[in-house]
Amino acid sequence: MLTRRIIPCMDVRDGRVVKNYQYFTALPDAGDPVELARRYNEQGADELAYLDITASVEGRKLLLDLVERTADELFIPLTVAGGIRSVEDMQAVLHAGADKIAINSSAALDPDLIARGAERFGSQCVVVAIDARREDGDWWVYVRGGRTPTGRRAVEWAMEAERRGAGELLVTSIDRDGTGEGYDLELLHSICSSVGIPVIASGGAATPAHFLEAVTRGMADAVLAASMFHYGRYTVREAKEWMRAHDVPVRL
Ligand code: 0VR
Repeated sequence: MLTRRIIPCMDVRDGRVVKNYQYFTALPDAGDPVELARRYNEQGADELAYLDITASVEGRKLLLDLVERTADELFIPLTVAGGIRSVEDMQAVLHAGADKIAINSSAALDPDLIARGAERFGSQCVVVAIDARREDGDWWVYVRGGRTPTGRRAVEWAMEAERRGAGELLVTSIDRDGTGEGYDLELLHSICSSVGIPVIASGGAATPAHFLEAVTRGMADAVLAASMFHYGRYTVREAKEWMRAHDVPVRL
């Protein structure tokens, strides 16, 4: 089994962390994503992800500044998402220092954007994020923060995203997101069985056992979490030590 990656995710607005990360409140500036990124890196995070939920142009500039500051200091891969709608948006984020961009709504609404990004920057820079909701025994792709149905089946869209040049998929279960109930393992298994590119599990993690089941029963290559680290129930290192004790290869 290849080494499995743990990826903490931070929601960012106007260059600041949106949620008050309880675990890190003791830090000099717990609202600064770079401060949290530094701590996650020290704990052994394999990668980091920023999800920018800023709407304004001003917020965009703050995000690019944040990416630059992060890239200057940390050398683990950084994925940036949120409002990336064009190759120009990708260029700005990658030029600021991100290693990968993730596209969600814009990919589902303009699938050719995947290929345009892959042709320009390489597939390894292009992550397609898929938000899926379980309905009538199948999973359906939603966009715009899980509010707008696309009528696409999640497994079919995952396969199409791969065909169009995605280098990696980030699969979020809308039903599990933020619940702490664990990942949607059947969704992960269905998608991981249907594509040949890496899949990052997202949505619902609360314990290292959830990470274990995601990479075993779910067949995921990596696990992303926000709330679990947000509430500080476990550090990344504790999660990795637990996974290693359960025979999952991790970088420690
Ligand atoms: P919890 O671990 O349950 O808090 O949820 C983590 C994760 O599912 C959410 O933060 C989700 O909105 C992350 N989404 C996206 C993304 C993360 C990185 C890149 C893109 C996206 O487009 O949804």
